Amino acid sequence: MIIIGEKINGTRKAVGLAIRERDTEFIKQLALSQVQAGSHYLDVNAGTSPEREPDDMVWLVETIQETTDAPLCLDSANPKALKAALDRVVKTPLINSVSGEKQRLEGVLPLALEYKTGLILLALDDKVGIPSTCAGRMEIVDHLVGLAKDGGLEESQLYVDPLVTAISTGDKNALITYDSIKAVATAYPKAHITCGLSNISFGMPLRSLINQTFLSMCIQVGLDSAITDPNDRNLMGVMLAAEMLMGKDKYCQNYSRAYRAGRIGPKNI
Ligand code: THG
Repeated sequence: MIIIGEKINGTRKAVGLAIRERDTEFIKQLALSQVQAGSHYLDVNAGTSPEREPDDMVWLVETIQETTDAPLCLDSANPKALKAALDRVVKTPLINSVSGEKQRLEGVLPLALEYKTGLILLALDDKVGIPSTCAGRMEIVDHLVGLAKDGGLEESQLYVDPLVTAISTGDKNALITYDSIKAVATAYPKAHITCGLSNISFGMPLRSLINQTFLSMCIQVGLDSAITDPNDRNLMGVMLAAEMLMGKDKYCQNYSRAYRAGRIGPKNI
């Protein structure tokens, strides 16, 4: 499972404040704790206005890279901010994200092709927004995968995000995600499939319980990456157990190692 740590996101109050105040230590601590908890990539979302975003992204990228060499997932729709960040990253990043929206196709896709980055593809466009059916989402995904491959990216550099919408706004919303994950896994076996897990539980009590259950169900149908909080020990436990039970953990090594390292299970005080 490729874990993209989500916590460096300026739309979160404390992070927004740290960005405004250039609180280096706060951001470094967030980066370090997510890497120690098992993140493979760190999502970087400045969440600020378009005028400030390039400077804020550069500051975030440089601050994070002073403390870890984990690759970054540049979470922005702003080509100027992305370009500034791309010129400073040490490791090949992911770009989060391109969609069927004209602005992103014209502004973001060319950057991914030029810098040969990994690329997250969102199943939405200007015409319909997020389609309510799996077929509608796949139509957009097919189009985006075609453009990315024609532009020179390998299928294995693509991370398809079928988009998770809250279960509180539609009682079949999780089912659409499962169908989409299955369809992507069948059509593009070398591509990765990721999603923002916690979207599922917006507006509901006991969110972590819902997120954990949803994660195990998504893993069963082929999810191999998640944008999530790696410091949620319970969620990480479910992730490792579900992967092991899907035959994706040789000799149960990952699960056992995480247990021995104290990363899952009850915390020893
Ligand atoms: N797909 C892709 N990228 C994404 C998303 C997605 N990037 C942004 C988002 N969704 C995933 N990232 C986060 C980051 C932080 C939080 C949730 C998702 C978070 N939320 C707190 C909560 O929900 O309770 C509230 C914020 C706070 O702490 O103030 O922390 O779907 N490709």
